[in-house]
Amino acid sequence: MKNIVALVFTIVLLFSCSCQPDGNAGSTPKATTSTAAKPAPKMKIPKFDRDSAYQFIAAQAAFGPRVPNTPAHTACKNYLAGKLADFGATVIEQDFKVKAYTGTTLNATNIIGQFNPTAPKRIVLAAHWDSRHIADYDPDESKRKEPVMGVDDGASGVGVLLEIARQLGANPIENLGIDIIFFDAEDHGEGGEGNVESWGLGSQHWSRNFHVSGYRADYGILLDMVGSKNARFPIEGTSARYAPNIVRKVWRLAQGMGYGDYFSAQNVGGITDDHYFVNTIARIPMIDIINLPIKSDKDTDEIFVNHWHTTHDTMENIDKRTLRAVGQVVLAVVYNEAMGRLQ
Ligand code: AHN
Ligand code: ZN
Repeated sequence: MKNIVALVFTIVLLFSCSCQPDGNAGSTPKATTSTAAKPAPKMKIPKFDRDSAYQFIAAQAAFGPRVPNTPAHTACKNYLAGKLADFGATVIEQDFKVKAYTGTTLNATNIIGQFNPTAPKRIVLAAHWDSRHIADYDPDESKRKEPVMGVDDGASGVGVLLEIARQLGANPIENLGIDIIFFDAEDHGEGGEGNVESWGLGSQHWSRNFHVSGYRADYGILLDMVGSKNARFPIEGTSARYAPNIVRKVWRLAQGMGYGDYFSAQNVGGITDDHYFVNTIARIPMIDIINLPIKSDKDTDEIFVNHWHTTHDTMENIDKRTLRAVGQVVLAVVYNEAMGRLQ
């Protein structure tokens, strides 16, 4: 019954905006009374192009592992900043130096692409763009000191957001600002029982040093590992704790759009990801859309996908249907929000 209500709700949402051409050509002008509020702008929700997102992921993978202090990392940074600029964003590269748990000082950069930079109502869309320095969960012990390709873990979220940036450039929104943030140095943390603060160094830096002073956003959506076949995005504990209303509206919309197999209503334990720092330091409510599959392999208590932090996190795991599910849901959130159609 709840599903039917959600489905009807979303069908109304989707069709009420996609059938209305801009300018209302051919329709009778509607009478408006002088007391009526300014009507919300009418916009079509663009179609998320999964092939385009896939290409953006392949382009990142082609640089090799994007580990801070390597040429591949610098080359990928320039690629990402260039793409955001091509799509019409105002781009800020927030450079910073930070000491990793290993003792190495990382030269890192958060990449921010602003759409409608002056709009007071804003949403953050984020993913991390660095890849992990070590494959410490590789099944082959001899490979555990190699860096990871970080295709699902990193590049997938960035690829989906680049496609969303492309759509924002081609289909401008009104009354809403979007900040796409590619956090650096998320994945240079200490494994095992290591310190939580050794992870998410870019999001910690940004949360203490916004790219514009006095910055505020209504809420944020983090994408992490959004590319795998049969991905499952349950309600993750840190999101549920700090941003329950955002979880509710995103999952309700996703389930109504027919993506309930991906956007599972299951609640799972909280994890430390970039959203933890944005929630606790910046105090901007941020959810994490992250693949936490049901593990059939009971020998491990690891909650992440099997290729997580291994040398097998490569393009082979990417399924375009998963990219589209996530991308279309996030686009629907953004455009419905801009039209004032989400509570
Ligand atoms: C920890 O393992 C502490 N956090 C997981 C966050 C993460 C790493 N996401 C992708 N890579
Ligand atoms: Zn990782």
